[in-house]
Amino acid sequence: NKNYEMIETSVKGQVGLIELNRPKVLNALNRQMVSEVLSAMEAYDENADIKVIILAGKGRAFAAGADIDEMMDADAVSMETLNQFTDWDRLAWIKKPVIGAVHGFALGGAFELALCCDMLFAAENAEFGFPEVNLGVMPGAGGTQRLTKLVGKTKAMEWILSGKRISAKDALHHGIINSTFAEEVLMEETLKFADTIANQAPIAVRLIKESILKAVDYPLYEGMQYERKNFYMLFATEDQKEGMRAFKEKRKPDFKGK
Ligand code: CO8
Repeated sequence: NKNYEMIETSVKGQVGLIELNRPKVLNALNRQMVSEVLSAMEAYDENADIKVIILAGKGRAFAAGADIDEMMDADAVSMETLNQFTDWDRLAWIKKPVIGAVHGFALGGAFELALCCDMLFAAENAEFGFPEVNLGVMPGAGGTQRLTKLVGKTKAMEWILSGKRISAKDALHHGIINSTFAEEVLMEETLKFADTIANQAPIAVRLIKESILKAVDYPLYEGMQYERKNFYMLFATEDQKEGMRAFKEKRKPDFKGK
């Protein structure tokens, strides 16, 4: 879509790529950029030819956080009425897997955006962190909640209170990211992984993502009930019949997303 000003989109086979594109300010996230990211994700989500979404940054960083120029003169009432986080809330409704490919900085709001991804692949030079405390504020797009649920209270307190950066190695150690790669091959490797998912049965992929996300918020029993309904539902798909028939016939399944 040529109407985007803050992002670039491109299709690689069955994968829809979104790249943050304000490299001069290290892709600082302004409201327009976040809104464009969501529009692009929703368009990919509705496009049956796209199976997986990758989010990355152009230039030398994923992104250095929310646009400080846009925030500095904000006041609480204007922020409440502007209600910018409705765009962020739309992220939760994206049904296809979203993989973040992070190189360089992923700070503040950009770390929050990364934490909204279903999986994160990072370059060895990636640096994550919540520097908000240095600016007299705090994370506002889920940082205190998502990081704490992911790594527990101990490290979340340390990192968010100090604003200290987290190296790719530490992020990997604490389960924040899935893998690290040399920067030169990050996109290639991320696309390779995305392709693996893109060739799975799409409805199964969709319901797996949905069920795993429920595990984060639901108590175990409720989560299990949710999982069970999704499991049953897959037996209404042609792909379930095809997948199991292909196994018996010792051939590769030909999934149709139905
Ligand atoms: N906002 C606006 N401009 C930025 C930002 C930013 N977050 N980050 C970098 N820039 C600009 C710089 O001002 C600079 O512009 P110029 O060339 O005109 O001076 C250009 O990008 C390049 O940056 P540097 O020269 O500073 O590059 P360095 O390599 O020396 O340093 C750093 C890189 C360490 C990343 C440094 O730029 C930095 O500290 N940036 C700010 C990081 C930060 O504090 N981020 C958190 C912002 S607060 C936040 O994210 C709150 C989230 C709340 C909700 C989310 C809503 C969207």
